[in-house]
Amino acid sequence: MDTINWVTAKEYSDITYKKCDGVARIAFNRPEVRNAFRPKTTAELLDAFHDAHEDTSIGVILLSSEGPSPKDGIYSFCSGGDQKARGYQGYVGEDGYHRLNILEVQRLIRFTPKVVIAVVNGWAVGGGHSLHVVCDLTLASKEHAIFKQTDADVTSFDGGYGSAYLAKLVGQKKAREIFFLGRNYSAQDAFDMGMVNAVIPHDELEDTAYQWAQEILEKSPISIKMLKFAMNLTDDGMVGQQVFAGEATRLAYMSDEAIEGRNAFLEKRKPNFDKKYIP
Ligand code: S0N
Repeated sequence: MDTINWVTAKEYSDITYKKCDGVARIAFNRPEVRNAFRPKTTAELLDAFHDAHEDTSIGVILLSSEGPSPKDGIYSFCSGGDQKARGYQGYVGEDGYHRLNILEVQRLIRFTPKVVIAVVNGWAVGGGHSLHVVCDLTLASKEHAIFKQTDADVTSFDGGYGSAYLAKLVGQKKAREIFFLGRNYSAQDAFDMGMVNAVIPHDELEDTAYQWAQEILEKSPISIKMLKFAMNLTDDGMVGQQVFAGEATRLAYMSDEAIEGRNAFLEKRKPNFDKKYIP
C-alpha cells in the first residue's frame, strides 16, 4: 500500500477516495462501527463511483475499507446498513428522508463497464456482504476476513443481488444456509464456496488488489467491458440486454455504414449503403 502513489481524488467524511495509474480506490471509513453505511456514506459512495465511472483514465475500481477500528483493532470491510440510522421505511439522512440507496450503489457497481474488485480485509456482513457479492471479483484477507449474513437477524434483507445472485455463485443450498443460519465463514470457506477469487495474507491484500487491477488494465478495454456486460446479461433481464445492446450500437456507430446513414440524413439524401450482406 505504501509503495502505491495514491492521490486523493476528493475528500469525504465517511469514505476515502484515491486514484493511481488507472485504478480508483473507494474505501469505507467508519471503522469504529465496523464500516456500517448511513445515508451520508451511500451518498458519498454514489458520488465517488459516479466519478470513477465517468473518468476515462480509470479502468478498475477497488472497493475497500480503512481500519482497523481505533476502539478495538478489529478489521471490517462493511457491516451493512447502520442500524442506528434505520427508520421505519429506510435509513434516515440529515434531511429526514428514509432511503434505501445502497441499492443504487449496487447498480453502479453492476452496470459500470469498469471491473470492480471487493477488497475484504475483515467483517463483510449484511449489506456489506451483498456489496462484495455484486462486485466482479473478491479478494479476502486470510487472517481477518469473515463473511456473514445477518439480514434475517435484523429484518433488513436483500432479496436482490445479495441473495438471489449469491445463489448463482455458490449454489442454492449454500446460499440458503448462509442466509437462514447466519453463520461466520472464513476467507478459505468463502473461497471453497466460489464467492472469493483468492485468499491473500493480510499484509499483502491491498498490494495484491492493485496488482490484479494492473493486470486487468493490460487487456483490451472494449473486450473487458463487453465480457462484463455479456456475463451480466443473462441474470439482468431486459436491463442486461439494454446495457449490452447499447455497446453493440456504439460499435455499429464506428462502421462506414452508420456514418453513411447519419450523413445521408444530414445531407437530405437517400443513403448509399455498401450492400454487402456478410454472414
Ligand atoms: C459486524 C459484526 C458481526 C461485528 O461483531 P463484533 O466484532 O462483535 O463488533 P460489535 O461489538 O458488534 O460492533 C462494534 C461497534 O460497531 C457497531 N456496529 C456494528 N455494525 C453496525 C451496524 N450495521 N450498524 C450500526 N452499528 C454497528 C456496534 O454497535 C458497536 O458499537 P459500540 O462500540 O458503540 O457498541 C456485528 O457488529 C454485527 O452483527 N453488526 C450488525 C450487522 C447487521 O445486521 N447489519 C445490517 C444487515 N442488513 C443490511 O445491511 C441490509 C441493508 C441493505 O443492504 C438493503 C437491502 C435491501 C434493501 C435496501 C437496503 C439498504 O440498506 O438500503
